[in-house]
Amino acid sequence: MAEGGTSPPPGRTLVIIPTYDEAANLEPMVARVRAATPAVDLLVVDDHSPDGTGAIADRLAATDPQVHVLHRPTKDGLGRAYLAGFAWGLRRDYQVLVQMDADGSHQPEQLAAVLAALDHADLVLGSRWVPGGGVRNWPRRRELLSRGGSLYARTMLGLPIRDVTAGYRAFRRSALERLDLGDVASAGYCFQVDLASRAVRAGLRVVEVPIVFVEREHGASKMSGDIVREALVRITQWGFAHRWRQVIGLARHNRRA
Ligand SMILES: Nc1nc2c(ncn2[C@@H]2O[C@H](COP(=O)(O)OP(=O)(O)OP(=O)(O)O)[C@@H](O)[C@H]2O)c(=O)[nH]1
Ligand SMILES: [Mg+2]
Repeated sequence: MAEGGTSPPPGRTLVIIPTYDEAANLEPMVARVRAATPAVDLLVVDDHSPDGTGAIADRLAATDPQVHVLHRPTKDGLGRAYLAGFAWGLRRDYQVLVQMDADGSHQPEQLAAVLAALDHADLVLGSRWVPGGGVRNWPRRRELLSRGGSLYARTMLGLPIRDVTAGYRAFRRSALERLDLGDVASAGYCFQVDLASRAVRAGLRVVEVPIVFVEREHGASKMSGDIVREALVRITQWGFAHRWRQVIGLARHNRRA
C-alpha cells in the first residue's frame, strides 16, 4: 500500500453536487470549488428545483466548460441523484468521483486533502468523528442524532468506520465499478451507509480523513422524518441480515471442524 498523502489524484476528477432549492448556495459553492481545485470538473444534478437552481447551474455551465448540469424531472432523493451523477461520470473518462453537498457544509477548501488520501484508498470519507474532524454551528440535538446514527449503523453492520453517514466522499472509478450500483435502492440518508457498507464488504480500502462540517447558512435542510425512518428501518434490516450471515457462516465452520 502506498504511503503519504500529497500526491495528485490518480486521474480526471468529477465533483458531483446534487441540488434541490439551493439558489443562494450554488454559485458561491461552484466558485469555491473552482478556486480551490481548478483541475476538477463539476456536475450539478438538479431535481427541477422550484427556486430556479437549475437555471443558475445552466448559466454557470454556459460560461465554464468544466461545469456540467444534469437535469432530472422531479425531486427523487439524494441517493438517486448521486446514482445518476455517478452513471454520468462513469460513461465519461473520469477516474475519481466526488460527492459534495451544495449547502456549504462540505468545504471545497478541504477537497485537496480528501483527494490526496485516495493515494492509498479506494474510497475516502471526509469524517467528522475522527481526531481533527468536527462540526461548526450545529445544534447539539443535530450532532447527537448524527453521532447516534453513525454509532447505530457501525454497530449493526459491523463497520470499521467512525462517520458512516458522511456525505463528503471521493471514490476511485474502479471502486464504484465494483459496487453493483444497479441494485442500490436507498433514496435518502441511508444511501451513504449503504455505499460505505458495500465498499467494506467488497474488500475496498476505505479511509477516513478529518473534515469540519459547517452548518448551512442559506436555504432549508431537506432532511425529514421520512428520511430518518427509511435509514433506521433499512439499517436495522441490513444489520439483522449481516448478523444472520455471520451465524450461518459460523455454523458451517463448526460443522466442518
Ligand atoms: N438532486 C437532489 N438533491 C437533493 C435532494 N435532497 C437533497 N439534495 C441535496 O443534497 C444535499 C444535502 O441535502 P441537505 O438538505 O443539506 O441535507 P443534509 O446535508 O443531508 O442534512 P443537513 O444536515 O440538514 O444539512 C444538498 O446539496 C441538497 O440540495 C434531492 O431529492 N434531489
Ligand atoms: Mg446539508
